[in-house]
Amino acid sequence: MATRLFYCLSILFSQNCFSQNPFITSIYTADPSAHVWADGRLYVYPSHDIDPAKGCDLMDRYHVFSTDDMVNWRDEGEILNANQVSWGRKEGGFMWAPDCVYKNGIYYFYFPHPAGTDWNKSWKIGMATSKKPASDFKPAGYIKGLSANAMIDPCVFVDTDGKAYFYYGGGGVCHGGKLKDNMMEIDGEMQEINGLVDFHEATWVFKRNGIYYLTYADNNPRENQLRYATGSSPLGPWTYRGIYLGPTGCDTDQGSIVEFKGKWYAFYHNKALSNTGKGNLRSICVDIVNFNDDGTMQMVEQTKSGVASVGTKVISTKNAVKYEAENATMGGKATIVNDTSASGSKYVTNMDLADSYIEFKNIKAKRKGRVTINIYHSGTSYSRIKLVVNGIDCSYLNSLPTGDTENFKGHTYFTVHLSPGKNNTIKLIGVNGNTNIDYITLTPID
Ligand code: FUB
Repeated sequence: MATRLFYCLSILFSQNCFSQNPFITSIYTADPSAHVWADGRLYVYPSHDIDPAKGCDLMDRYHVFSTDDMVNWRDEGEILNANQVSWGRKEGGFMWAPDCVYKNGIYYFYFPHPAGTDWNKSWKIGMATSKKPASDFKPAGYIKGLSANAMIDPCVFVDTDGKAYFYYGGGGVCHGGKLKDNMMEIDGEMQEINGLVDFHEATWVFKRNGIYYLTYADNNPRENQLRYATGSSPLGPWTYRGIYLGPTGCDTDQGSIVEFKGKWYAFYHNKALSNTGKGNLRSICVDIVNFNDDGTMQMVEQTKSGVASVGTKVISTKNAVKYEAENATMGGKATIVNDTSASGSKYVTNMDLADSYIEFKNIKAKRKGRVTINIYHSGTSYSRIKLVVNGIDCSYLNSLPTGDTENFKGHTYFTVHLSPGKNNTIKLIGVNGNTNIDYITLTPID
């Protein structure tokens, strides 16, 4: 009961606080492309860094996150996996910085992915489409007629007149062009974009007060920065304006800028959560961006607190179903500990060993099956657990570093697709670090 009360209070409390940076802590995320759609929510389409840190090689899937107040973020679940891409390299991985756009009732998701084993020589820009912003995406081929050289980091901008523009580029060259109405073919020729200083990759285009902005990552050694140029049309000409976001600690950076409920936000990534200098285990962050009267951007201050709530809604937890860890099937060294401060006065410990697990069986799911799993646990910094649902490896999840393995202060949330019916299993397996699990809740989100 005590833990349940804490859970409710923390949900209520979060209505009036700050997002914190990084604002997604359950998995590693990078390359945030943020959009506000007609349902009034802000959606972030990032890429997903996968443990162990190994360049950007293992990134094989995308999750989407959404919010209506900038503080409470909903994991919308996995929307695409490399194993669904029929033209993709057989080894998988390399699902790099994506973007998404809405036009005429369809959401178009664009993602860079190599077609061959020699990944850096075989990039293509794939598409998947859906009638919903963050689920039911189906692969729909790739954009034809682009140069294979550094064909990464797609960005699509739809202007106020409804015309769509497509950008991509890495390795120092940025390209831009028009998209046909079908959003899958280039209209005419792509052009190389001139006027950018020290362009590396990560193009993002937006419009504010009639001015077009093109932002990108530079080549600042081992710590790319974000720069920008402005123009009078979506394809320029562009005038270089300067740096708007300094080094974040990561080799790379990639960002997006969007207006939501009257404020402008700069999304980017850093390595604050993993503290891993090499190999890229990155996390997405958001801070306010301010503009001068002449439209130029002020430097973004990178904060730990993140941005303030812009909502007042109290989130209901009434549909959450609770499963106590001590009632799960256990294996390896997983052990029950009596503790009056834990929910049910018990929790499970010794989840730090790879053969240790707890498994919840016979879990019921409704027809649509999309549920958010909240895992209430404590853990030391950088501890991990692996989530396996119905035998499918969903990801390594981060425990929150509470600094105290006795107090159940942390929660990790993650959305999965269960099968309709009663036979679902959810297994949490120890990976590294000391994780104690108190209970999980499952909340349907459709
Ligand atoms: O995340 C993989 C790659 O690293 C992206 O495509 C680049 O923008 C850089 O962030």
